[in-house]
Amino acid sequence: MKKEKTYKPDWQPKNAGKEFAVKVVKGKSKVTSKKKNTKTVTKRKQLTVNDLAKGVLANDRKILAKCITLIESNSKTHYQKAEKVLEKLLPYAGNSTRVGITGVPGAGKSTLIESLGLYLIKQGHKVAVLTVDPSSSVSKGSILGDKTRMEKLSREANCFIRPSPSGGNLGGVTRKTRETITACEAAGFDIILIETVGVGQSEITVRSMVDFFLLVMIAGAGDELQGIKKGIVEIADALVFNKADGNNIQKTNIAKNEFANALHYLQSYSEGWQPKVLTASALTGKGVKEIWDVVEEFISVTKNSGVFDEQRKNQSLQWMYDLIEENLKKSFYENEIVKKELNKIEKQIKSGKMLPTSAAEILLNKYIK
Ligand SMILES: Nc1nc2c(ncn2[C@@H]2O[C@H](COP(=O)(O)OP(=O)(O)OP(=O)(O)O)[C@@H](O)[C@H]2O)c(=O)[nH]1
Ligand SMILES: [Mg+2]
Repeated sequence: MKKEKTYKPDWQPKNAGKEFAVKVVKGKSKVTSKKKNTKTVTKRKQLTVNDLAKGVLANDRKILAKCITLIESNSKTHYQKAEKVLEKLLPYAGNSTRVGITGVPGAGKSTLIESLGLYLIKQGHKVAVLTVDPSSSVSKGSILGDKTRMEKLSREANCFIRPSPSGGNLGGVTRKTRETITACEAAGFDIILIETVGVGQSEITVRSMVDFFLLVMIAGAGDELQGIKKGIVEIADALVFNKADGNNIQKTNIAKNEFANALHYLQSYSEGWQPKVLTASALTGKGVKEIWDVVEEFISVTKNSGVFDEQRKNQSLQWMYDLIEENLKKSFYENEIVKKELNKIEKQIKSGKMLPTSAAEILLNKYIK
């Protein structure tokens, strides 16, 4: 050990006892270096692409969550890193049953997911729950609600719940949700449940990512008609009238029968499959097993007929086209010349000095050049 350099102070109190520091270790530089060390230790370790991929494949939840954060990030470097991780994960993805769940606000989607999720975990499945909520960038309210509504499920070791990402500039909710599905599958989740809020476009988006689409309804004045008007019934593989409990049982059964009759006149979305109508109570759990029986029947029928594979292949193509569209749009609006010109051209259109058709052509030509 090095001998410490010491020096004696010029002055000390007369009554100074033994405890008075007469020797002062000259060690300022040492203290600073110690600080530096603590800094490097506390600084968060940056996970490499390999660390992330390995962690996800080993079903490390924390790493899966980190990976999804990268996917959802609007920073270009994060996004690019996520793409590299996904490339490694893709060969391990695809082995799951993907179910989309939609319905008017308050129909009981989250409660049903909790009930269904708990049932599936008991059957030995690993369940990932994602939400697609186009309004979430504006209000985070429903997300908080969902977390508390799925409280029991979120405590399960074999469940992973991820609230909705917001859009942002690096691809919208579509890209982020598809990539999150991939990451969850690679992490070993064999059932992916995706809740979407009934606002129209989001259902169509989610339909293009899932194998099975479930519409949750509630019996009551005109509610069931809403689904028909919006064309959601047409893309559903099953309808469930929820809240079939207490005084509501009879009303729900009537609604179910009416709907089952009406469905015969509709063309089904998935070839060779006649959509089913069910009743359930997410609160008591009654009818929840039956919902999953229908999903399993659907998977078995469509796998045998080849419709399942065909749909997955088409969805992969759709994924590519969506990405091309998203990226082209982004690249166009981020183009410096377009940015400069857009403002001027907008004004000219508004004042009637330019036709929208010529404006679009001018801007596109400037972009291409
Ligand atoms: N009686 C009864 N109430 C239910 C049932 N399922 C859900 N609820 C209640 O209905 C309300 C809304 O349930 P949620 O699960 O949050 O509905 P949601 O469709 O997810 O709603 P949003 O996410 O806001 O669109 C809650 O108060 C639930 O307790 C059910 O089966 N029976
Ligand atoms: Mg909900």
